[in-house]
This record gives sequence, C-alpha cells and structure tokens, in this order.
Amino acid sequence: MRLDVLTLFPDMFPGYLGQSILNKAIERGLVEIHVHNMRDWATGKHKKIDDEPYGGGPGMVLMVDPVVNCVRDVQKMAAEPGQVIMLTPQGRRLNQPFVEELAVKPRLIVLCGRYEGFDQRVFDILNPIELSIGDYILNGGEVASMVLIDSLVRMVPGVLGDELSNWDDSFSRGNRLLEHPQYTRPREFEGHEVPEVLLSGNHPAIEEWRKQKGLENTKLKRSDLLDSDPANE
Ligand code: 6GU
Repeated sequence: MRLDVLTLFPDMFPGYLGQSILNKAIERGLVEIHVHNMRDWATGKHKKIDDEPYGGGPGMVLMVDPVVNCVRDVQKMAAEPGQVIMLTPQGRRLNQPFVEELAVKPRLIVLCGRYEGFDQRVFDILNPIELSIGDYILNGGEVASMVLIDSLVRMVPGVLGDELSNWDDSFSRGNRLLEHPQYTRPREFEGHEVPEVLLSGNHPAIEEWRKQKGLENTKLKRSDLLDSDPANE
C-alpha cells in the first residue's frame, strides 16, 4: 500500500512514522509513505497557500490552485492515481469496517486540512472521501491522518507478527465485543491475584472465561455496541 500525505506541516510526521510498528512496516517495504508539503505548490514571492474568505469572516481558507495542483502532481508520481481522502471534522466518522475497506486499496492520497478549511472548489474538483475521526475539533487534519495511517497499516498483511490478532480485534468485521482482561506476571501484586482459571491449563475453560469477560466488559463499558449496527455509524 502506498500513502501520500499532503500537509502544511510535514515535520510533524517523521517522529511518528519512525517508531515501532509503522517504522518496521516501512522498513520492510510493506507500506510506502510519502509526505508532501502543499506549500511547495504555492506560487508567487510569498508562497501563499491561504487567503481571506470571500464575503468576509474570521480565519483563512486554503486556496484551490496550490492544493489541486499538488494533488494532481502527487497522483502522477505513481502509476495508480489513488483515492483522495480529505480529513475534516465534516467528514464521515471513521470506524473499523471503513478502515478495513480502505486498507485493501493500493494507494491513498491523504489531504490534511487547516484553518477554516479548503476552498469549496477543492471538493468540487477532486471529489474526495471526507473523513473525520470523531465529534470534536482538532487544529488540523495531521493528527487525524496519523490515526488513519495507524489503523490502516496494521491491517496490511505481514505488518503484525500474529496474522490473526488484527482481524480478531474489537470492532473488526462485525466483532462488536470488547476484549477480555489480560494478566501477566507476577501472580499476585498487593493482594490482587490473577484469576485461577488462567493458571489452570484448561484451554476450553479459559476460552469460555474470556468470552464471558469480553461480554461483561462490553455491557459495562460500551453497552451501545450490543444494540447498534455498525452500518449506521
Ligand atoms: Cl479529520 N480534522 C479536524 N480538524 N478536526 C477533526 C477531525 C479532522 N476529526 C475530528 N476532528
């Protein structure tokens, strides 16, 4: 999978992309991530990328020409033009089924918004999928794009050591249950003990316990998951 991130703040990315699972996936060639500075497509002496809104009002609007030119040029950098994704609080809320839909695409062009957003003609011309990561406002799409990238990369075959663990997670493919509690050594800490069943070696009993605890966890913390349909989210 190839991801191209278009941002005004490319320096936000190397730290995050350089660590842990993301770093390993990139090093092993399982994903290719390119970060582009949209300002490089701005013209004129001041490399202006945003301007005041027509009709007045607060804030600045990202200009149509540098943004559209940037997307077009970046699309030409590989044979597959890729699906354009725009990160904006106005978008469809990201969830695991949609992550899994996007994860099978060969290439995504990820546009990070800033300020009061993009000139409407960016939408009209590029027709992007608009995505939000939740009902709150961030200062820009960069952190949201990292959330998207993180959720996508772990679905790419080979990225996680244990091939089952990603598709088995909570929220995956119709799995609407939270995980069961986990324990590791020591067996006792300040009087808090590991449940006996986990030490029993009785694997059917352990499976049953885990199923039960997952269900209890869900009822307790996210009962909404039990009576909602992911298709409506
Ligand atoms: Cl994608 N962008 C911004 N600016 N705020 C958000 C968001 C995105 N998703 C939730 N809040």
